[in-house]
Amino acid sequence: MTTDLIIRDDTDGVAQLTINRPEAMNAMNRSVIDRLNEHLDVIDIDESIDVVIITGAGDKAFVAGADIKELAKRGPLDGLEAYMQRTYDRLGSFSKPLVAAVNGYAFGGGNELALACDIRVGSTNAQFALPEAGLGILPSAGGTQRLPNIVGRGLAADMIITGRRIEAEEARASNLITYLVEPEDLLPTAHKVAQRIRRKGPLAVSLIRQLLIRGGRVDHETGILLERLAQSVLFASPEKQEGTEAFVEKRPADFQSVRHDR
Ligand code: CO8
Repeated sequence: MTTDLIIRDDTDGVAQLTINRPEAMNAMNRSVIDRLNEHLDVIDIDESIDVVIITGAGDKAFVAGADIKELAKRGPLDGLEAYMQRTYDRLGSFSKPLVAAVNGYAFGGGNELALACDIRVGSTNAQFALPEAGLGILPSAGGTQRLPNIVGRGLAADMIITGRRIEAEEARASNLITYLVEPEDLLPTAHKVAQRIRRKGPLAVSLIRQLLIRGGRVDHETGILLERLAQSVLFASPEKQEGTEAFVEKRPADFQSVRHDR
């Protein structure tokens, strides 16, 4: 059994990162976050990878949050340093789309990790919570900002203030996850989603992600200006040429053939 804190498996242009601390419910200590950043550094410039899947080892937990034993020793300056928050923010502007495959407890920083991914697939045993207030702290890895955007302010307030656990069915009904599947279908579904992304124009996908992530933070006029500018970039791209020609010629678009012209 590997002792690596994060296991990377590559299949067909997809890097699957498995957080591997099952004895601690995959809780994220400083070493796990450092390792995650190291993997992201490598994947960022790895041209063979188009999509990243993040999941947890074992069948109980995705990630049960920040490591509470480590948190217990931290002081106000550590709160400001916010290494977990900065890492998750990095996911938002990461060069490749991310899919979370949530295979059990997604608590605290684990819930926030899933929220920082573009698309969330959950298994029927997934559970979501932000129990921080019960520890006398708050979800400071983006939870107070991303959760209301995804599920609405009412449910976000309920989850964050009361710490209530959300089961998979409710998570699906409230859009916390987009796909709800049986545990054995979790990774196959996440890979299916990843391959669906891979069949789209990579530059288009990249610009769409930036618009979805940043567009919500600016006023409407600025948002639609960014949309027009991004579209204009795509209109000048070989991808758009290939995508539109393929439609006219009634064949699947081959974006791989034009990607090196970017
Ligand atoms: N940190 C450290 N260890 C953990 C954590 C955790 N978050 N979660 C579980 N573990 C450990 C347990 O201590 C236990 O270890 P040991 O065997 O040595 O006692 C082992 O994992 C197994 O856990 P349990 O025996 O508790 O397993 P159960 O199946 O009974 O319960 C639960 C599983 C429900 C997941 C339970 O372990 C639990 O409630 N865990 C804590 C969840 C939690 O509160 N998470 C939020 C943490 S705070 C956070 O994420 C803040 C993020 C933003 C701030 C960032 C600032 C840097």
